[in-house]
Amino acid sequence: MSTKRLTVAQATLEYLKKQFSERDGKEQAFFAGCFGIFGHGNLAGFGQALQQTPDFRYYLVRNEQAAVHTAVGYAKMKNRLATFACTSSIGPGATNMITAAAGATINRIPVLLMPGDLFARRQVAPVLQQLESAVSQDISVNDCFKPVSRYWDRINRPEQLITALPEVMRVLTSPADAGAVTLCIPQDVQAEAYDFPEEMFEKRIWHIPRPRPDLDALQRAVALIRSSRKPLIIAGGGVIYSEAEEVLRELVKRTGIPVAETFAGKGSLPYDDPHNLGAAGATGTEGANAFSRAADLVMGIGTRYSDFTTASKTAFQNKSVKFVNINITEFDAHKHSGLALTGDARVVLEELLDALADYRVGEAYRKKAEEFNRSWDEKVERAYRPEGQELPSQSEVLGAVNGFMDARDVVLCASGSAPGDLHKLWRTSDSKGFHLEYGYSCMGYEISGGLGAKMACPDREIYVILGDGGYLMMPSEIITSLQEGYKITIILIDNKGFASIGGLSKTIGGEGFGTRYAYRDRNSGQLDGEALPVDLAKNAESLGARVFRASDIGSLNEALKEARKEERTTVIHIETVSERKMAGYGYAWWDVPVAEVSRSETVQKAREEYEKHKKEQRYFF
Ligand SMILES: Cc1ncc(C[n+]2csc(CCOP(=O)(O)OP(=O)(O)O)c2C)c(N)n1
Ligand SMILES: [Mg+2]
Repeated sequence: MSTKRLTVAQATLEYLKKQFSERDGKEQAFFAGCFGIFGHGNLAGFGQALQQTPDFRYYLVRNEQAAVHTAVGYAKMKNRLATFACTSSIGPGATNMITAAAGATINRIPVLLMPGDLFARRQVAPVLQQLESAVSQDISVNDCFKPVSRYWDRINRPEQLITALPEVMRVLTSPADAGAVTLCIPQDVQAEAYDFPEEMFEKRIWHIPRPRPDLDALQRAVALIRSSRKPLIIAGGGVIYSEAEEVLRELVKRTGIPVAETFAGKGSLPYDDPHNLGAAGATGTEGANAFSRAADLVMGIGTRYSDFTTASKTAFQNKSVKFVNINITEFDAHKHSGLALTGDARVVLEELLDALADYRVGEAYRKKAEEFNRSWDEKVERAYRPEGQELPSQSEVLGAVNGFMDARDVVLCASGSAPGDLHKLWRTSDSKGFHLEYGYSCMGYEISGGLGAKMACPDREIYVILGDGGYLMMPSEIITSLQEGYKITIILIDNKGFASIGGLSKTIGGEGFGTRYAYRDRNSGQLDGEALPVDLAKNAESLGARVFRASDIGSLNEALKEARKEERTTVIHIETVSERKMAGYGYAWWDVPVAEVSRSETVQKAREEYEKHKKEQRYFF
């Protein structure tokens, strides 16, 4: 056996750079490189290895959590067919990645984490930043990655790499299992040399399968669909990851089945397709909610059925509603006691297209969906229309941005009140043009995820919609975007606090407690003093971004034009009112428990309202 003498870190990179993915005949390198921050836990290992492997490019980031978000933003745009590796030191550098790792796993997006780990040799313990345990010497902070990883391993001897790396790749490239994969490598082991078999470093192509459904299950599903009178499709992220948009469009055109979209699935159909009811669930449109309520058959395609999609299990009220779930992940396909069509969305829909060739919903039903599609767009128009108030509302800002952007440009968002508004209002014409991280809704994803999206699609303009709270959580990657020459445009919507949580607080009777940026008042003892003198535009400027301060919709439009010409990352700062122009629609509800007892009358009232909604919650058998 011919061998190659390499350190563990060098061997890992040599292996990773030879891994490719292939789907539908299109092949690409699975890793676009490595994000990271060095410390004593990875400097001599991965630091040294990256330095001598320039064809596996190293990108210095400012925060390890951001590194993982950036990888996720990239992988999401690439429909999970490529991603990044992330290297960190031990201790805090490693644990900084846990938050974003959870986000990756929840959203089923592949990313490889390589946190440094304690000396395998142990002699020097406790090393700086070591979590000591009195009950075991085999525990480090990296064990905290276990519940948020789809695969977790620790390499204590060099030869363990030979069997660990193929498992890493199997999980990362699995459409059903993808998520965060954590490979912990002790700091001494990273630098240790070993004679690795040459064969390990040959090019390997991971063919991404498109599994077909079980034929009996398909027959049963077809029978169920044929017997339904009010079918509804819930299109989730799986439609887009599987590139099933066209076959979905064809299926709904032929059958007339209307479609409601989740956050990850928005854009599955263009917004003006007459079958598109728009946003489903708690942040749903009037039409999607009305159709969900009455549906006798719900076809979930590539959806996890999050509480936002099901309006906390109140959306589907037809007593005999049944579910047919098309999902690559068996776990999701079985949700709501559904008939599981476990398989790839695109090929399952292709099968259904043939099997349902002579099936069509009633004309009145189809027409009703078409009317909702049209009437909703009129509501969007109204919400988008500037009213010339002293400060614009958020939906007016979104209207200006939506109107300005080209069809292939990308809007990207994750947290705050903007995701709900975007879900309801955004006119999406390109399925990759609506990028919401709303599985984990992690404040801080926005700028770093935006950078990842731009790295994946340099030919598209990326518009990051960001609140003041999200900005303060993680503005750091503006610097990384400048360093690498990837331009993103950040629309910084400043309402001086957490408008979303403030609004939510009002629904539970809490009157916005603890959600505004204000000095502590000496008399009240609460955070209701004068406004804090924070200038976020200045902050962005100091990081090197080009900054525009818009004061109304007119100057926002001017700034958008100027920003488009700019080559570096740009921040458009605009103040808005915190109140929503558009409230919940139809039966939209989200279960956020209200205190059962309280001295406050507003809380008592909110509890009454809460109990009414709760009665509508269902189990499905
Ligand atoms: C890391 C993280 N912490 C807390 C939350 C809970 N949370 C959701 S939205 C929000 C406030 C966001 O404020 P901002 O970005 O200003 O948006 P706005 O609500 O004002 O629209 C908070 C605290 C979260 N989603 N992520
Ligand atoms: Mg805010």
